[in-house]
Amino acid sequence: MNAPAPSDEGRLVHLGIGNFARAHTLAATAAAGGWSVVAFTGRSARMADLLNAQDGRYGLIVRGAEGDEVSLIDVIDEVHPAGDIDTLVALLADPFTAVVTLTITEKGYAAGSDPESSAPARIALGLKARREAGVEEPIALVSCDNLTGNGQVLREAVLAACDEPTRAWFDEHVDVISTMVDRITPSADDAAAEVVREQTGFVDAAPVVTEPFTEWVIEDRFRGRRPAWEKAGAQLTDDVEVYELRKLRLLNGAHSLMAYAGQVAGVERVDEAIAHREVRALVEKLWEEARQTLPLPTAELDAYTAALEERFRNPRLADQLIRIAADGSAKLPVRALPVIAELGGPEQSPGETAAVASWTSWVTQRARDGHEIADPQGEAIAAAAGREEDRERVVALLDLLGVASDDPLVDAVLAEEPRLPRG
Ligand code: CS2
Repeated sequence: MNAPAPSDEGRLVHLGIGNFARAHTLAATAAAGGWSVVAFTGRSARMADLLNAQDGRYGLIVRGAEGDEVSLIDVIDEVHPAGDIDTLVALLADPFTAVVTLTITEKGYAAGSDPESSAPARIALGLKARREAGVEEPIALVSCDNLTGNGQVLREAVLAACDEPTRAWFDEHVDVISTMVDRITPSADDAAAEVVREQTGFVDAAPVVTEPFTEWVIEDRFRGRRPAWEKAGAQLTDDVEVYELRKLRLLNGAHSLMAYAGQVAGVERVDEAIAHREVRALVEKLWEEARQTLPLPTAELDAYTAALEERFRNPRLADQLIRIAADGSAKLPVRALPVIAELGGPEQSPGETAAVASWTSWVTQRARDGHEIADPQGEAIAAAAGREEDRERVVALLDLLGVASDDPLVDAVLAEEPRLPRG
């Protein structure tokens, strides 16, 4: 494999410009220097209008337990709505574009082959145009989403949408890179714009609030140009998977558990959930179980969970559980179910089982209260949650996570639901 080639300049195209990318990968790209960014929104085009109106600039509020530090990030040239496919295709066909980063969330990788609704399919069209334009320099597709082997998942999703000649051209010209990206980024609160204005004078319609902690581990196999992200503290390594698993199972797994168990117990924010005695005890259990599946030294795992606890306790971050509760049907199958399977079933993994039972309890309550469930399978979840008979309801809900009706998890979830702390 060739050595990485951080370069002074180039264009990076980002797909899925939400708060997370702006708090993390784009801030790191700004710190690397020299590169410009053209970004595309997720489903809502609103961010394009807001950011273009302020020339792509935004305030980044780093919110520690003690106070805020604000900086202005100026790395974005233009933002386009996701549906602006012709612009994306033209950008990918341009040799100056060397990197595409993605924060399209778990569900974005399962969106199929229609470019109207699927980012990987739009990339496939762009690669076809790049091939037809005769561009030889490899382009890197860099996944920054919470999936194990996210590069591999992305590669398969893009290849599935490529035509035959582009598929044959792919390996010579495209590097698909796995990364582990970590920075807890809540939805910005109403006062954020005022904080940016007070500290910098900049009038910001799209500020980002994030935590001080930041980590980016990137697979070290770019053949083409890339920003010198190590200047922003990124770590380039041969093996990303262990970092992905550590984060998914310890951070994201605990997040999902707190999101559902916390709300069932009557609290709204992560710092409240981790301070809730019974919810916290469930988190401890889940950590104990997840740790058994991670090939890392005890001291490293101890340090990691201790740091996580402090991050979750950040009293000023105000991370709402409802943010994390979204898309449970896409998250639990990568965060909780693999641990249950690896440990040999629900009896060996009561903490992970509680995460699943909290989800079934929470979606049931939400559906009965008439709230929409923010999830790619939201309607099917509401229908399943509406079943009168408990076993039928749990079987139908777990089916949406890919769990068979005769799986021992069905009984385990039925037994766990009434034991969950209730608010
Ligand atoms: C959260 C993540 O939304 C979620 O499910 O678990 O957004 C989490 O905050 C990030 O992965 C932290 O890096």
